[in-house]
Amino acid sequence: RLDSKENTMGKKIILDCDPGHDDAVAILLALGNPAIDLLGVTTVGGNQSLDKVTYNARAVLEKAHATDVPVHMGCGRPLIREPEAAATIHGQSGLDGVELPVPSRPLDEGHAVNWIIDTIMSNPPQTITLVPTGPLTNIALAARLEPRIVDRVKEVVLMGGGYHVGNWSAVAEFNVKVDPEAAHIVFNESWPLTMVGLDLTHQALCTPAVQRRMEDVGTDLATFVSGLMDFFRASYRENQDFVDPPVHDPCTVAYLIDPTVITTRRCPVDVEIHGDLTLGMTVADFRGAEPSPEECHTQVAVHLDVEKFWDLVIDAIKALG
Ligand code: PIR
Ligand code: CA
Repeated sequence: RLDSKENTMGKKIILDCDPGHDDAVAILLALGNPAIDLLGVTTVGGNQSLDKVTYNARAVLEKAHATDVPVHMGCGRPLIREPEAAATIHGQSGLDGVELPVPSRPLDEGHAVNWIIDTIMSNPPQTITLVPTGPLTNIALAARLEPRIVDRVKEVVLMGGGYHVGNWSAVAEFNVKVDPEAAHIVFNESWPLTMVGLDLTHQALCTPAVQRRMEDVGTDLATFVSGLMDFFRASYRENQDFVDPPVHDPCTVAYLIDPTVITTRRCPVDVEIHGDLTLGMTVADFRGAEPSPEECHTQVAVHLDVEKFWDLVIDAIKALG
């Protein structure tokens, strides 16, 4: 793997996640592609409890022999609401279906929110990209604790929401739905924000053909990813009426590696926090002509180049050996 300290050419990202089968693939894609410099992984309670997802993040890094990447633990519950895990999708451990290695690197000290702020403030302006792939609790708190990060980050590219699709209600996606107030904060700050929502990620289906390509890589890591996909497929068949599982979270990283993988549309997006039926809905306003970046800081991901996407994921697995 490319040592992050040597990888001065890569885009510097912080992955704020709740692993999670697809979060795990996002970590591996970030590690295995030279266009990305993964500065650290921060964790947030979401798919499973904070302790479980933090352990999972460390175990995935261990699996990839990436023991130099720091892991900081963040918030264990949403800002206001009671925590709600996705055990029906990710199992009791949050990464059911595979055997996890025991992490050799100790968990790093310092709360994720403080570490995110310190990292952004100690690096040159416009050099750090935030990549949230779980509930937005840590990112919202960071913006409140140190508002200067909003102008200082390069951009936010998040997995969450959806403009025509929901998975945790008829109209809301899990990451936004479980902490809608945090999402409301994050979407309403003025940083450039790309919403990689369900409309996009439901195109990233791990078909049997894709999985065979993974297995053909032939490494222990490839077997591990394929095992994750087996469990994820079974969950999605049972609970979401899908034939193949959509691998949401790595779509964010793929977009940062190669923006041509995803086409976007610029439009205002806001988060519903008062609705009963519509709580956590990401409301995208497609009326009128597309605004300019100066007029509008948000854009939504629309179309995925499926072939390019899986090529990137499989190349990363290969590169990690
Ligand atoms: C939650 C997830 C995935 C599927 C369901 N049904 C629920 C997790 C994934 O890790 C991803 O980040 C996001 N939340 C998709 O909603
Ligand atoms: Ca996730």
